[in-house]
Amino acid sequence: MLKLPKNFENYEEARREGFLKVKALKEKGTPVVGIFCTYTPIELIHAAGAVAVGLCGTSDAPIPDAEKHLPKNLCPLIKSSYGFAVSETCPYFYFADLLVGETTCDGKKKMYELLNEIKPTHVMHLPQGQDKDHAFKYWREELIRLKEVLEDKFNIEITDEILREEIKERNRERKILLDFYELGKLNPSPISGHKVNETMEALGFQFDRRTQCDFIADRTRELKDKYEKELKGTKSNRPRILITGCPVGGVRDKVLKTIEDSGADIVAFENCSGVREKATLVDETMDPIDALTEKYLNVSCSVMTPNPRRFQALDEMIDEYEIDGVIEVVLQACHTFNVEAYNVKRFVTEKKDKPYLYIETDYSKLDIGQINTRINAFLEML
Ligand code: BJ8
Repeated sequence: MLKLPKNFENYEEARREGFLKVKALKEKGTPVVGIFCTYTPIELIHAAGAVAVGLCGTSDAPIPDAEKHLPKNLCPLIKSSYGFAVSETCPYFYFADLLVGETTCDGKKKMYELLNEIKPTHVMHLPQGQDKDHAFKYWREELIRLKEVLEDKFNIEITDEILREEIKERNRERKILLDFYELGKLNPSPISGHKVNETMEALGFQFDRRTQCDFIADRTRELKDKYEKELKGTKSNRPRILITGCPVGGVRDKVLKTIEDSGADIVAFENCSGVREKATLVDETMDPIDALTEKYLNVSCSVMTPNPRRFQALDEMIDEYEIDGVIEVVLQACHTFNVEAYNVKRFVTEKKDKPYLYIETDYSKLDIGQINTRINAFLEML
């Protein structure tokens, strides 16, 4: 069994140690590409011999700096990402040779224009829908454009062969990470949802991807073992919660910890980088660019219109994870998730007959008391 590093599941420590790792990579001449979103076809970046790193954007500390240029009434994730960049407090941003963003929501795409003044930023134009004809062709062109940008920038040819290898490698990662997420199907789950989320975010700072996956596979085995030996047959009476909505890394303590401290278990994440991203593999038998186009076009984020895959995922996950209640977390000023929440609520309460709670929040601490009260009142109903 592998020896797990101390920082393995601790986001802040992993982030700090990641600085040294990324610095060492740069010193060896490895290019670094900063990314922001689940739509980014990471396989292309890896095939260009670069490492992809998710840029800092989960803290409210740099938001005052961001607000010198950006409106206050903007999603905290966007302000935080931009604030880290302008205040030069994200070393990953500092070391990045190139940033890759996508035209997902309006705030992000306009923020990328400003980022481009500080660091070269390639923006992929994302179609607004997922139809197999027009949207597919459009997005395929965008993947080819990114491939060419990476080839030019890093002076490398991305062959089909290299790309196929990267696709296989990333599919292997997805299966391992899915297995980890699926610990939540056990009752009682041998790991808290707060820890699952933190571990997943901390993983982004382990640049040796093979080792990182081996750690996760090992941790999953260890936890399954714990379940078999200590927990099996002792079903928990704590409500089982599914989290949906915007990315929750920036409100992990404020929302996720509060839910679990208040007596429920978070057992499933339907957010963009959660179970549904891991469950959909890239087809290894197709032309690699076609396969990547299909995979990433089908990410079921609310920026897509319509967005049926999110509802399919909710439908399946509520059953498979034996969910008692759904909590949707929407970051302030995120219009697409905010508007889609109406349909999510209807789907959860009417089609699935499950209780639903909507929480709109930002990265500040101002609403902690109110969120606490609402979560406790919701859990009492379950
Ligand atoms: S695939 S969820 S990472 S876009 S929360 S910045 S949408 S205003 S983060 Fe996202 Fe990609 Fe979708 Fe996932 Fe805009 Fe909304 Fe803010 Fe958002």
